[in-house]
Amino acid sequence: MPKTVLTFGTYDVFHVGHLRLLRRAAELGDRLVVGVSADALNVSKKGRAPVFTQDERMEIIAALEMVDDVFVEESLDLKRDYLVEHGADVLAMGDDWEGRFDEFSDICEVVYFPRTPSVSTTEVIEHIASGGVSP
Ligand code: C2G
Repeated sequence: MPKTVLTFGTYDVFHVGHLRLLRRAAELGDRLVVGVSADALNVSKKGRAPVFTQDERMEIIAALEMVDDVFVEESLDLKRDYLVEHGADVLAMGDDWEGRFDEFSDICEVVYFPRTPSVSTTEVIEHIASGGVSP
């Protein structure tokens, strides 16, 4: 049986921190499935729409060589359903979520990776908005 790894994320303004997280996640198994958060979910939970739409974000993620399947994460409360539906053996997330998904360790292995330091979508947006002036 192939080992399936699942990870969730927004992946807005795709950057090297995202790439490294997906690479590490893929190395944990044979198949990597990515739940990309819906635009509506970002508006309701973070109070702002992503720069790129969910279709654009999904198109980028699906094109990556280490990604086998993508789906839209419509609700933060459906994680268990998504894990079961996609047959996840492992749930992999960055350690900004450390401990937050331990409740799913009854149905899969839960792994947290260290975030890549000094890069985030928010900082990229702020950098561009400032006209590229370093802080
Ligand atoms: N990441 C990372 N290093 C960074 C930035 C992000 O390792 N410098 C990781 C995050 O820890 C996450 C993934 O990249 O595992 C995607 O990051 P985001 O797009 O910021 O995802 P997020 O909005 O945290 O996910 O159910 C969770 C939601 O989908 C939200």
